[in-house]
Amino acid sequence: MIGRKKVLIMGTGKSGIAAAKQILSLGGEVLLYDSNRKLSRTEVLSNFESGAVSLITGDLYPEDILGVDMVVISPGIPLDKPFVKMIDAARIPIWGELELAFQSSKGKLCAITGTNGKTTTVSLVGEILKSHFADVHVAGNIGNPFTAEALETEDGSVTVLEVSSFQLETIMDFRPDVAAITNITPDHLDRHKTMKNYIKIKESITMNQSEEDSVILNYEDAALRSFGRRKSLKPKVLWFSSERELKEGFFLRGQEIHYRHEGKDECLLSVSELQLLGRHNYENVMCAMGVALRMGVPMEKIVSVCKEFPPVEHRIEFVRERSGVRYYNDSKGTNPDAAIQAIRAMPGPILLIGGGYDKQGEFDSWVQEFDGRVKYLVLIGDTRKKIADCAKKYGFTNIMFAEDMDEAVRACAAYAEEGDYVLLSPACASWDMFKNFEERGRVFKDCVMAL
Ligand code: UMA
Repeated sequence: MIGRKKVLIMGTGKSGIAAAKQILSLGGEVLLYDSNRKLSRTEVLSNFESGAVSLITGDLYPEDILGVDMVVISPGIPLDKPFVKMIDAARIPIWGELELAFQSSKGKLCAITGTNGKTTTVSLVGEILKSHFADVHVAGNIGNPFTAEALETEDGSVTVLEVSSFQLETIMDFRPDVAAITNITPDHLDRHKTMKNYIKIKESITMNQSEEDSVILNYEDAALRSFGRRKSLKPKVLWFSSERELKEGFFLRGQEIHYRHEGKDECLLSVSELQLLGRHNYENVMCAMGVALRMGVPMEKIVSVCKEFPPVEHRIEFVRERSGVRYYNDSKGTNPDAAIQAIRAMPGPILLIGGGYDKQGEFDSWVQEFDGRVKYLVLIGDTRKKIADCAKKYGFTNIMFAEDMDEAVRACAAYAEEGDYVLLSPACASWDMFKNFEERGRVFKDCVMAL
């Protein structure tokens, strides 16, 4: 279908380059376009054999699109850009990169969207699928464009995709066998304008699904609950909930994840057996379990992979247990909101290491979470005094200053008692003392291992 067509690819990031390679391998002609006039032409063209593609940067003119049969657009390009409108007005079909990949992919497909938790859920589903199927592909918004994988898929392949709202805006026939929406909270409203529109786009992941397909939904998300109950929704709905017991689906009962199906209730695991911490992660696990189950993986395999699955590095990452004290690295907690999640995820008293580069933010909301949870605060970096003053304002005075990470870790180890949690979750960027949050996390882990 693509053979001999002239295809204009918009955007020369990961998606554009992968899409161009797919078009070339299908025998099409490629014209690349990127509105960034400062782009290095040499760098873009180095992805291809000499003369294999043409490239336009900066403005796009009507004469540039003469003879173009179709356009493939990268997800990061808003559809209301004047050059996109010009293509539309010329009645040239515009395909999203995801749609292009879908059209040439084979095998079974599951696709996960949602505002938060997509990456953890997709990675976990990928690992579960690998425990059961021989040929598994993990692609999409997670950082590996679907077009880079699609031509490698066979009838027996199984693919799990992370799908963003940007990608869903340009689907036409895209139809996953199993879809999932983790949750929907405000995000990307600069592009999608209204929450109503954003929700509609997320829901469109199911728009081509039929009665044989499934969708996994979060019962505790108000928008998703009413969506899942809609009569017009075709796929079979499988719910998960971290707040209540469901008649059918996955849910949390105390510290246990259960699956209830046709009246039979099965306790799958205790959350203490997971390496992932926090209610938001239990939701991700239940969502992943639902997707994997509907993709045909037996429950024993699903449970066993979930227990072994490690968190993403630097995000509430377990480091070690020493003298009954558990150490966690949340160096990626670079702002108060992320750091609050980490505090909430700790099941016991916390000795918290915080502070770092000063982004001129406020720490009130973070400090207010300390009450009854954080028993000792060790501060490092430029924001030490500012955080200490803020904490004192709320009556929290168990504070110590440390000169470096080693001193901070040693202080926590000295004060911690059995059953405590030592948590690095600084609520600040790292640039005052480290190259980046990764380096800060690694230094923390080294100090903990050296205890
Ligand atoms: N560009 C234009 N004109 C514009 C906007 C962009 O020419 O108006 C050009 C840029 O100059 C650049 C190129 O488009 O050269 C970038 O394309 P892109 O923004 O689509 O980025 P890619 O590198 O192709 O990466 C995309 C996703 N990026 C976005 O959706 C913004 C990546 O998700 C994804 O991993 C990758 O495809 C592979 O599928 C990133 C992301 O931030 C991680 N996603 C958002 C999120 O998760 O919240 C949606």
